[in-house]
Amino acid sequence: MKVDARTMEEGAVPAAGNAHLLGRGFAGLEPYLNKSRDLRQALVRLGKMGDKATNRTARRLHHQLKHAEPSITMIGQVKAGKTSLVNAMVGFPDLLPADVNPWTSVVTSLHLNPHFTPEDNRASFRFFDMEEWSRLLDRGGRIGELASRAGAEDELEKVRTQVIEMREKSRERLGDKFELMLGQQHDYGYFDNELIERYVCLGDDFEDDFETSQAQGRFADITKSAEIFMHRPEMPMPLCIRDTPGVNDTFMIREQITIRAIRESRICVVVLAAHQALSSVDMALIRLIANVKSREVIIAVNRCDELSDPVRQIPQIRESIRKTLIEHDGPKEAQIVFSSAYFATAALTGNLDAVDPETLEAMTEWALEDGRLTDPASLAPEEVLWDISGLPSIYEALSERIADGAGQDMLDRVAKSAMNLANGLNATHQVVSRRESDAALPPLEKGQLEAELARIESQALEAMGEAFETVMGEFQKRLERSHRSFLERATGSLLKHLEENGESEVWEYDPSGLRVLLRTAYQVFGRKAQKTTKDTLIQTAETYASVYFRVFDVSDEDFGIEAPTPPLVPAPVLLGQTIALDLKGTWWSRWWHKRRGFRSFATEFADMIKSETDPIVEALSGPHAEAIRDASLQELRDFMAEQRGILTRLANEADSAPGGAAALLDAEGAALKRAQLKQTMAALTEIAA
Ligand SMILES: Nc1nc2c(ncn2[C@@H]2O[C@H](COP(=O)(O)OP(=O)(O)OP(=O)(O)O)[C@@H](O)[C@H]2O)c(=O)[nH]1
Ligand SMILES: [Mg+2]
Repeated sequence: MKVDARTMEEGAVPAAGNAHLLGRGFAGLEPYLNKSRDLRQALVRLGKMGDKATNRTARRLHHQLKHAEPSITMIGQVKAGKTSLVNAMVGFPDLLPADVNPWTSVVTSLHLNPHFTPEDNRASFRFFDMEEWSRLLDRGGRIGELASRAGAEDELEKVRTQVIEMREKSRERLGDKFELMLGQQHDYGYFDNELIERYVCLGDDFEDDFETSQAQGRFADITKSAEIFMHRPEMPMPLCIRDTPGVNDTFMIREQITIRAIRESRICVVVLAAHQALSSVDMALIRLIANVKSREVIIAVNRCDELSDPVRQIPQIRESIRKTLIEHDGPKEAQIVFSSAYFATAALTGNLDAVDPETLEAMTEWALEDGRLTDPASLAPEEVLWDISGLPSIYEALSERIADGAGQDMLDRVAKSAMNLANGLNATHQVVSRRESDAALPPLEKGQLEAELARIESQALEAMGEAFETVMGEFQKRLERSHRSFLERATGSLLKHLEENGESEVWEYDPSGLRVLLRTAYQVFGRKAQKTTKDTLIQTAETYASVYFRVFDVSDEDFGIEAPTPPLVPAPVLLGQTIALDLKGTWWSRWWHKRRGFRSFATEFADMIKSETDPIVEALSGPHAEAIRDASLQELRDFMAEQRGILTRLANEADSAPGGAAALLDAEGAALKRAQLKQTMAALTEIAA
């Protein structure tokens, strides 16, 4: 729904005065940016060498590369300073409301783009749909399910009451339109604080004065996600930064939100508050990142300005986090960065007096020792503060990961498509020159080509489909086997405990064994899925190459078609979901003390754990596996569409010579063009690592 459209005007949030600081920390992106520039230049050259259709494809690839937008999801404990960090990272200190109501569950994605103009700034907000809303509220989310499983009726009742109260408030706030609005999207051609607050900020606690809540949180109750598109000339390339609500709250629905948000980005920044990092280990958080590769996790320990003695405490915090990650099977090698969103904000706004001199001194001492601050005398005061704040360090860590992760993948992908475009042109040259020099050749049969393409396409799709059916079948069997043996082992251990210790002593069982089994099964599946995809793609590329030889008589020895890279298999973040066995303490002892008799313990335990873990196993073998298969099939389809386009054009041109194609081959120009093409192809080979 188009609600409003206006460009930035009065009332719009100005970026902070010192937004130029944002440019610091991106040196690690240089190699990527250079290759990207070379590749784009090669595409421009290719576009000029070819016909209209080739030119269009080259432009499309150029655009894809220019606007490639790696994304980063920020997750973490409530109040660790995620939102404050995000605001500083994008150069708008008050853009997203910090200190929002703990009930808020909006994921906000900020799209930063140096190629946008300020007029391109816009925002859109999506609401939960009816089903999501009911699931969120009817059963009180996951916590409601867990409460009812534990037989904790009174607790469940408490949650329900809160939920009903919240729902009623939302209805009151939103009026009659309430149900109509679910599932909708609101788009705006601008953004400012007021607008964002209306959708993102639930306002004060819902028990507060109704009038003020209405003014602030008009739609926030039902907002699911916010997308903000922002002109950001300081960025060397487009980036998307996602802010998520904190994870340890009453409603475990947020856990599901976080899981989804992690899946949507390749890189995940875990924000911890410095003063909590030593004392409390958030197991739910560790479980969530345990399934992501170390290389794709960055841990930001924020609020370092609140430490009394950073020089001494920061190394301790680093040690302690490292130890926790090792002990609890987390991403052991994840880089740890220390930050202060508070310092960063002061630097951005130029409000240097906001920083307490003693704190500044302590932090400066640490920053010099750490090496993030060098030669402060040569820097402006806001630059010193900015470097100490750790924001450039966060961008450095991100730059490295983008350069060799998502960035390199993108280069590979585009370079391969460009290479095939060049291969097509190369073939055109050969075919056209042959037809001119050898008029005796029979004309190419277009009908024959069409049949050949259709045959290749249906065979390839069938081959990939069948291969996936086999691998997915194996995956499902393995998951079921692992699941069953875990249930048997756990129940066996329960019975043994009862025999040895009786019912009064509470027994606990660690579910990490199940996670390891399921993760291994997933990894094996992921590897097989990739291999299957790769094999089919290579096989198909070879078949296409043979079409060039057979149908067009392409004779170049070096001629070949590049198979695209199989899509990435996403991390199984879902495995981090909290299940009943993770809830030790009162939840568990309540469950325990409600049972009587061995038989009841054993069957009810098995039932409960099964109903807790069934959805995970089903999600892995169902939607997760299907998404991987579908991505592979899509890759194959895109590849085939690309080849169909090139080959059909080639046939048309060869047919219509000496028309369009010949123009490109006028005697003296031909040799030069071929030389240029060879050169471009060599450059492309270098870019695809
Ligand atoms: N001293 C200090 N305070 C900070 C820093 N970062 C954030 N805060 C404060 O901590 C509080 C919480 O900050 P937020 O940015 O809302 O934290 P969050 O992680 O987004 O919180 P939730 O979204 O509710 O989970 C606010 O009062 C911030 O002003 C920091 O680096 N130093
Ligand atoms: Mg926040």
